[in-house]
Amino acid sequence: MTISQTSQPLPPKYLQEDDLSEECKKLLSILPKEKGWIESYIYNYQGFWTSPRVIQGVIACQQQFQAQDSDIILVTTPKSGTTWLKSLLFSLVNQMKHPIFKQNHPLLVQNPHDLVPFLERRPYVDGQVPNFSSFTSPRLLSTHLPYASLPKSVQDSRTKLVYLCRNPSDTFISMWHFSNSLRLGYLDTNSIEEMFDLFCKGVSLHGPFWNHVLDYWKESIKKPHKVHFLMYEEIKEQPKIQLKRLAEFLECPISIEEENGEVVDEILRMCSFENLSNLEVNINGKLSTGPENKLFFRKGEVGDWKNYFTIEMSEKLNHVVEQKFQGSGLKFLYT
Ligand code: PAP
Repeated sequence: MTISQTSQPLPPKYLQEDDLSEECKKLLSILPKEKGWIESYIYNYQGFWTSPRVIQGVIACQQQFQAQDSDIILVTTPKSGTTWLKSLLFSLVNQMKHPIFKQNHPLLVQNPHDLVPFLERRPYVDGQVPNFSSFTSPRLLSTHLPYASLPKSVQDSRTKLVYLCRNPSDTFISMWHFSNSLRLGYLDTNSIEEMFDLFCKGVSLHGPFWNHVLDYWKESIKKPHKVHFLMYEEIKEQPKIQLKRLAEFLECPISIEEENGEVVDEILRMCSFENLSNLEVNINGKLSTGPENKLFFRKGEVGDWKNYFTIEMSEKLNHVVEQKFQGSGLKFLYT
């Protein structure tokens, strides 16, 4: 790893590669690799690009995770609003256990990532044995894995999948900022030009972006009762309608009707960017996996890409997106 300044403190765990298992190191030595977004290198495993430490978690969860029919798994392309949807799902699913109007709601004191763990990161990363005993049914979990790499029991069971993506331009900008923030002080930051070219080539976290989105899009058409497909921009545009649809899909049709929409309004307020980003835990706290909570709250807007893209960049990505999504019926919203 090329640490930019030798006098820096030890890098956080997510940047360390020395303590990976021998089996994982052996595997990495034969996998295709490219310049990394977060670590020095990103590797292609089972057709998608990801970090070395995550590969170890992917292998473990594919081998060990046993899905239950009642499970709910949030699947996202990285930087598509995972943190937001985790908070919305947590509020919806736990209405009985944690009523939204109660003062001690877990979302007020814990980051959504600590409440809804990524399968391939926390329970299974670093050879840990997962402890799901604290999870009441339905278990709420998350993943960035492409459809083909989900643990087999997830595909075979009646587990419900909520899928979230975001327009590729904002996804890219958010990913570039986030990964540079994780490198800051330990590795040189990556230029926007270099990472943009990699993104367009499909080399992005859990990318190619288009493969990830298209696979879940197709599954959501084939199996609408299993996969609920959402876009960040749609939730921004019609939060109440989208939340209601989500509740229907999950078969937990809240007290929406009962309380004249007060519950919906309060869930949306509690999970808003303004509210979550200003909580003490999200200003000064850290995730159990290392990163600072505040890195998950940057701007939370649609269309920030316009502040960064040149005309050439915009044309290039539009062209790639047009080609990749041609005939799929899928359209992204950019503003
Ligand atoms: P992850 O996939 O690594 O977990 P994720 O939560 O998807 O990250 O990405 C964070 C993005 O969601 C950030 O977008 P930005 O960089 O364009 O600003 C972040 O600001 C945005 N975000 C986080 N919380 C919310 C929220 N409550 N409402 C809307 N957007 C949010």
